[in-house]
Amino acid sequence: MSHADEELDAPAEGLGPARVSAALESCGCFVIRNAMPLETIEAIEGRVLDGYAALDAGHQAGTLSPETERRCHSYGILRPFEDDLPLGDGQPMRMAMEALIRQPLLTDIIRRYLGERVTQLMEACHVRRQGPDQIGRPVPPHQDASVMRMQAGRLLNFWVPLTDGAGHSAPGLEFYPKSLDAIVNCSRRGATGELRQRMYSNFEIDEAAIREAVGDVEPWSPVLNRGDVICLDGWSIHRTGFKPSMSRMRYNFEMRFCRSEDLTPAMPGETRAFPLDRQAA
Ligand SMILES: O=C(O)CCC(=O)C(=O)O
Repeated sequence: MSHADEELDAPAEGLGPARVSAALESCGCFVIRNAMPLETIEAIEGRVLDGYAALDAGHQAGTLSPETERRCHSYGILRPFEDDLPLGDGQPMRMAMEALIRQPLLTDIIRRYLGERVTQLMEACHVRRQGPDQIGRPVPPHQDASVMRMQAGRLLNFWVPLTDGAGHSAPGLEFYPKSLDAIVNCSRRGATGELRQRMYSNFEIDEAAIREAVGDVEPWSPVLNRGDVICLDGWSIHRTGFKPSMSRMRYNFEMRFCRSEDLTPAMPGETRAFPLDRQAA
C-alpha cells in the first residue's frame, strides 16, 4: 500500500483541526503547508545559524562543558527552552516558537487530539541540524513515545523545517503513515562499536519489527519548505530522511506535547515539562 498524499498533505488555508486529527487517528501523521509566517521562521533560522556557529567554535576551542558537548554538539541540538537564545529583536527564541504553536489551527489540533489538559515536554522541544557527511548522525527508525518513556497515552510532535528542500536536497523526516497505539519492541542492544556511534541506538527498531508493526505500508519522506509543519503522533515510526545525494544542511525545530495525566516522572536532573497554558516566561 502507498499513502494517499492528498489525504495527508494540505495547505493551512481552509484546513480545519478535525481533518488533521482524523488523519492522526488513522495514519499517525499529517503535513500542513504554509502554516508558519516566514518572517518568524527566518528570524529563528538566523539565530539558529549563529547558535550553531558558536557551538562549533566552542567545540573547536574545547571550551564546551561535557554536557553541552554530548547533548548539543554531538547530537546537533540547540536548546532554546533551557538556554538563552534571544532573536534580533531581543525576544527569546522559545517565545517565538511558542507563538507559532499557539496559532489557532495548531492549538485546536492539540486540543482535539490530546484533550484539554496538555503538557509541553520541554526537553523534547529543541532545534536540530542534520547534514550530509555526518557519520553516525542520521536518526534511525524509532518512536518518540519510546524515547520519551511514555508507556501510555498520546504524544504529538510538530516538526518544523527552517530550511527549504528538506527531504530533497537536505535531510528530511521519513515516517510510516500507519496508526499505532503501543511501543514496538526494540532490542536494547549494548551500544558498542559502530552502533555506539549512532544516535538513538537504544531505541532503534529493526526492519523485521517495522514490518510486523506497519505491514506493507511504505515510508513517506515529504519534501518540505520553510512554513510547512509535520504533525506526528508519538507512536509513529520515523527516522531522518537521508539520501547520499543530499548536499545541504537542514535545520528544524521540534515541539512535543502530551496529555498531562500521561506524563511520566522526570529523570534526575531533567526539567521535564510544563502545562501548555503556562504564560510564556
Ligand atoms: O530530524 C531528524 O532527522 C530526526 C528527528 C527525529 O527523529 C525526531 O524528531 O524524533
